[in-house]
Amino acid sequence: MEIIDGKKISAQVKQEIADEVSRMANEGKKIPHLAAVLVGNDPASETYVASKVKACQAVGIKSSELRYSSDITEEQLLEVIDKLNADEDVDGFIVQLPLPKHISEENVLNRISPDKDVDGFHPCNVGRMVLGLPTFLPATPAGIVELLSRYNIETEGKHCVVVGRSNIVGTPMSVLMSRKAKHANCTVTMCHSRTQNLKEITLQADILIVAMGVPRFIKADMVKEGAVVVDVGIHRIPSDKTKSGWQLVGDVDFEHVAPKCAYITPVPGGVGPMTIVTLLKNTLLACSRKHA
Ligand code: BQF
Repeated sequence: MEIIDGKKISAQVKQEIADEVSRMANEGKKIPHLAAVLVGNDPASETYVASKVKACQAVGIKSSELRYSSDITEEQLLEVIDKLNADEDVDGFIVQLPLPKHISEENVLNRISPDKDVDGFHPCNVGRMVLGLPTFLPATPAGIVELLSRYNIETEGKHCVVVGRSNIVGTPMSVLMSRKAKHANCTVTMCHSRTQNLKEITLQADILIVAMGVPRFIKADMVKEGAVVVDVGIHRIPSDKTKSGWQLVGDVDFEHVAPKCAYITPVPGGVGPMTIVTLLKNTLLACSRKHA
């Protein structure tokens, strides 16, 4: 069993991005600029935005954080987006999800200019991804493909089972793994909350990608010997094993599943850091595209 070290790989990719940014600067090109919009003060969202800003700083990408109170109206938020769309200096921006209940995520995502949509959530970019056209790939699925490829994990012809069908992870993940591309070419099965005999299907997975949002749901008896397991879940649960009184766990019961795997991603330090790295890559792409 080998642990897939997302932290290590993300550090390598960040170094490559930093080299590219400094090359751009030396050639007198514009420094890429990412803006992040944060609405409200959900602690997890605060952490995610802080990690993104910190990662930008580490690679020399300019960043701005725009914070608004959770009582901002949808109309006001749409105005913020219009301003960012029009801001010549901003190459790409994200609106941190989830948004407060009174704001339609759909309306917000539709308003982001597809050219600045570095999360790849605009319907235009989702469509381009499905068609295999160049676009901003969604951060978590693209980060997972990058991770598998950097570990030289064979995917061609393998049975990849994706558990979860969210717009952000499950759905794009199944699309990317089934593409006719070097680090894809899988036979993909997508499972979700209405799937019957889930265990029968997960047991067939050569590559099992879990994004269902239930802490430690995938148990050892649901995983084939020698499988590659990718855990997208991230949950903060109470623990008596840590000083802080809580710990992070994924959707996979790591302790019992890991011994059966050829490869497995840990939580934290697996998929999460790669999500951030894709965002940086997309920002670089947004900038070089605009100034090509
Ligand atoms: C790590 C996210 C659920 C809902 C909205 C590194 C991140 C997480 C973990 C991170 C996530 C999850 C992000 C680790 C961004 C991934 O070391 O394991 C980084 O910052 N993520 C998000 O922006 O919105 C979410 C999960």
